[in-house]
Amino acid sequence: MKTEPNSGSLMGATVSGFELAGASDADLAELKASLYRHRLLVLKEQHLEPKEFVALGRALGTIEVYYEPMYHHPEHPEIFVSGTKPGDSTEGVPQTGKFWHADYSFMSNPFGITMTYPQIVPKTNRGTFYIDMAKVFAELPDRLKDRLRGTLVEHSPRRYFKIRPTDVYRPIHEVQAEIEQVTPPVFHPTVFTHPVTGEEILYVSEAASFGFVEPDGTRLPPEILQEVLERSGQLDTGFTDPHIHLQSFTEGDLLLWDNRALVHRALHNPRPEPAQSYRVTVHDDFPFFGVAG
Ligand code: 7UC
Ligand code: FE
Repeated sequence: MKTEPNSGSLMGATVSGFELAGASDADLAELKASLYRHRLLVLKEQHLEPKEFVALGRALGTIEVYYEPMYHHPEHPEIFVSGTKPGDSTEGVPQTGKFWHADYSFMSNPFGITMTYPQIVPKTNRGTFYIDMAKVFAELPDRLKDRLRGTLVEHSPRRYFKIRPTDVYRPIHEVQAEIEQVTPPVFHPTVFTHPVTGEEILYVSEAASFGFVEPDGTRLPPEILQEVLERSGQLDTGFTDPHIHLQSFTEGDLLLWDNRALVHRALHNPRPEPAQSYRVTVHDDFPFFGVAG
């Protein structure tokens, strides 16, 4: 197994020669160490059946099955399927994650590792954007750092929740009430210490964050969230902000990343070219939130 940092790029490393079938505990430990160090890994030449992809997830920790069944692979609910369009031969929910987010940040116990394994790779517009929120926090002016440490951030999926086939003809307020009931707003530490790297992570995304709250319940002005998002690069609609890394992929690539430190955004082809990707998400051996900053 060989791990090479992506030269000339903001983050990530390429791993060649990793084979789940022959992997020892030491290989898996090495893979995890590289994952936390480089944040984003591209495993080359992976040829895994769905059940082997699930086995890779189990080898890394405890799999979290997505809470909405419409995303599930028909035989393997552990796999979340993102695809082109309903009604196409390609299965899966279209246009998933087309907004800056960290996976499951709207849940009380998010998972540390996300893996995606493209199955049908489109010819153009392939890839995923990433921003390192440890770096973003480190670069904030001290006055903002001090303002944010010790506060909580409200997260909810309500802004980008996708209408399910079973929602057709339902009154929208009923669907909205259901979202609030199934996934009530959660309040996470705005800044927490990464349990492995020890860095302070700014846990904020354009998709899921709804503002900051002092421990006594006082809301911070909305302009502060706006400023933080702007500084992070998440509001740059042209994707040229220097914090943004575009990771492209090809057949056989399997991406895995640190879902604590990175926010990501899918790059989808607006044209109906077939595309499909499998995802498995994993709780690692550490509590998601280290110590709140
Ligand atoms: O349809 C989607 O884009 C699903 C997304 C909002 N959730 C991914 C997650 O794990 O948070
Ligand atoms: Fe995602």
